[in-house]
Amino acid sequence: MSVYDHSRDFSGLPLNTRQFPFPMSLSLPGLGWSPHFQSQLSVDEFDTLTPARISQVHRNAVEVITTTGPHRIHLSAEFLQIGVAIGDWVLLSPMLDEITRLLDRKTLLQRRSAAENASAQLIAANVDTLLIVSSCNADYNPARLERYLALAHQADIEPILVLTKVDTCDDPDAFIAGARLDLPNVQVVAIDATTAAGISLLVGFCGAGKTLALLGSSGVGKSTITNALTDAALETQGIRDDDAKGRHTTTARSMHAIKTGGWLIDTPGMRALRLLDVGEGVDMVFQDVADLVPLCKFNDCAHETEPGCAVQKAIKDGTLDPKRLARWLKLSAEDAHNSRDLAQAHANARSTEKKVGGGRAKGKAKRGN
Ligand SMILES: Nc1nc2c(ncn2[C@@H]2O[C@H](COP(=O)(O)OP(=O)(O)O)[C@@H](O)[C@H]2O)c(=O)[nH]1
Ligand SMILES: [Mg+2]
Ligand SMILES: [Zn+2]
Repeated sequence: MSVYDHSRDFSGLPLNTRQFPFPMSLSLPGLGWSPHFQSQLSVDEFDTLTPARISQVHRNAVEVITTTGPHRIHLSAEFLQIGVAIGDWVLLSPMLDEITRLLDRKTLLQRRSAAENASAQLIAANVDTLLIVSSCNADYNPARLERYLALAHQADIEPILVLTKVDTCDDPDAFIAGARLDLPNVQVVAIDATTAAGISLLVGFCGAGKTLALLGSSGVGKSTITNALTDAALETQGIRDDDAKGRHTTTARSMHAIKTGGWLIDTPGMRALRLLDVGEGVDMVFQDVADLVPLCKFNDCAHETEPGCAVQKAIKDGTLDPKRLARWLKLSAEDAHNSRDLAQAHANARSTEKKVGGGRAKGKAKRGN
């Protein structure tokens, strides 16, 4: 029996929607399955194992969704060490009681963890579109949005800038035009998230099998958007859900079915986003600046006072906003710093493992961590 037969066998069954608040016709493609994942299965796996998508990650267990419904699966030491993320595809054993394999991800959102060891922290896997949310008021901060954009570009995820609270803005057109100048190369959607008309402008980014994630500061409307697009009933006005004092009122990330098809992952607590290895993503956000760099006279130009600097020339000519250059320099430096720390942490871990014994280090390298 193939995995596709498997989904067909069950898709017509009436489901208890109280226990199973997911769309009635759950197919693998509807869950986000695609040839990218299908091609990773051997014939044997295809016949005996069940693909499942992780919809919530707990300390020692995950919630998954298969075409037959949700399951809770204990995480073995192996998968605790590998690390799984919300949105991941895994294969379940024939008894549906354990994970046998983590499938290669299409995309992965990660950040530098707050811990001292500079490790990477997984945010979400297999996201297609990142809705970067900001309001049209004091929250609007291009430097912060550029960090989110760099993260999306680096992960090969389509970013959409969603400007909420247009209804509270004195001159929305001027505000939106300003945002487009600050953040070129990104699609901007400006909405009042509290109205059906506003939400309808987001529906075009959803669709069967597509996975969206929301990123943005507290209070910008993420829960409002999630509740409107899905059957979730998240608390809104949770302005303390990710502040520095750690008063988390929002629960763990979860994956919600979008009423018009697709999935939405909410990512609370993402305000202090620390970048990790996003150099290429940063250059994509600042493509206009990055394109100037090869034109500088010196290879190691710092774009400050060097003669023949194409970047400084663009500022003199008025074609580059000096504030934009300052943000690019700051973000590039931060990414380089974090990435160096991570490389150092890995090197330290390797030398410790060598002292303890080579076996573990070898196993780790094989899995590509
Ligand atoms: N006027 C207006 N209020 C909004 C809009 N979007 C969200 N809100 C309100 O802003 C507050 C915070 O929204 P919430 O969804 O909790 O933000 P979150 O912290 O990002 O999840 C709530 O009172 C929402 O009703 C909008 O587009 N216009
Ligand atoms: Mg919220
Ligand atoms: Zn230069």
